[in-house]
Amino acid sequence: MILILLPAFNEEKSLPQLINKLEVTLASIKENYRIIICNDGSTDKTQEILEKYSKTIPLEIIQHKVNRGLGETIRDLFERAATISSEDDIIIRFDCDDTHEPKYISLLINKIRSGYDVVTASRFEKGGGQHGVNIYRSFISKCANLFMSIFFPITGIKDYSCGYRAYNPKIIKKAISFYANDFIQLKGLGFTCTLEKLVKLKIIGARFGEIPFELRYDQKVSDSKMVSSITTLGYIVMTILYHWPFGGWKNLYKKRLKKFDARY
Ligand SMILES: Nc1nc2c(ncn2[C@@H]2O[C@H](COP(=O)(O)OP(=O)(O)O)[C@@H](O)[C@H]2O)c(=O)[nH]1
Ligand SMILES: [Mg+2]
Repeated sequence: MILILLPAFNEEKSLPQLINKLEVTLASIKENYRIIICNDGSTDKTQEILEKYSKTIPLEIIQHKVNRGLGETIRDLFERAATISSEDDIIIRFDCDDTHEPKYISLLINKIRSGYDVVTASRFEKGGGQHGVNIYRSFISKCANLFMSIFFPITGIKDYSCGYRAYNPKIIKKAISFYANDFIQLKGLGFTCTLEKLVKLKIIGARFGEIPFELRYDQKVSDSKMVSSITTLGYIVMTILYHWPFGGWKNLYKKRLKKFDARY
């Protein structure tokens, strides 16, 4: 089964077209699928739209009564996916703002089936790119990716901040049983959770790959919910937590992992 995870916060304008495209893509792949969307306290028509679709397609809604932010939303989506998935399923997560085209799903599936634990849809692989991103945002994103590749180098990854990725459920189940509530620890810090997930999966030995992908920011109709100041603060906090010489993640989890792997 293919499990599609979507975080949604006030996405009434982009959801209908995104779900229509997703249905067409998934029908062509000919595998069972389930879409799980977390409506994170939207104040627009997101919930009504989702309820309508859930009557005709396999779509499950997790509803937060109030807006809890991307970190808690992603935690809930991944914990749900870990609970209902079996080992030969594939988990795919992307944005609901119609900038992540579903057409990459089959490439992601093939790459996971060839033995990778995590595969990113990457703007920085040959053949990838981005449309409609302004110079300021493009510069910030390049700087953020350079920062991440220096402080958290991961073999196989060039695009650290794109949330469009596929995962082998085995690695997600392992991460949740190893980290428990700390798999996504930096919950109030904007989009930091997208990087945190990569780093936490690297610590437990995940194998990473990428496929080329074109970001369609030119199709974005909703406003961006990325608050760059909070996310930047999050990256700094995470760098300190990871590299802190007295019990930082890098050393702490290495020791814990040895004991865990002996039992796992
Ligand atoms: N659940 C939840 N999702 C959010 C929140 N903020 C953004 N999102 C979702 O996360 C994804 C990324 O946000 P988006 O505005 O696309 O950021 P950008 O593409 O980086 O400008 C979209 O699917 C949003 O609906 C939030 O506070 N809660
Ligand atoms: Mg987006």
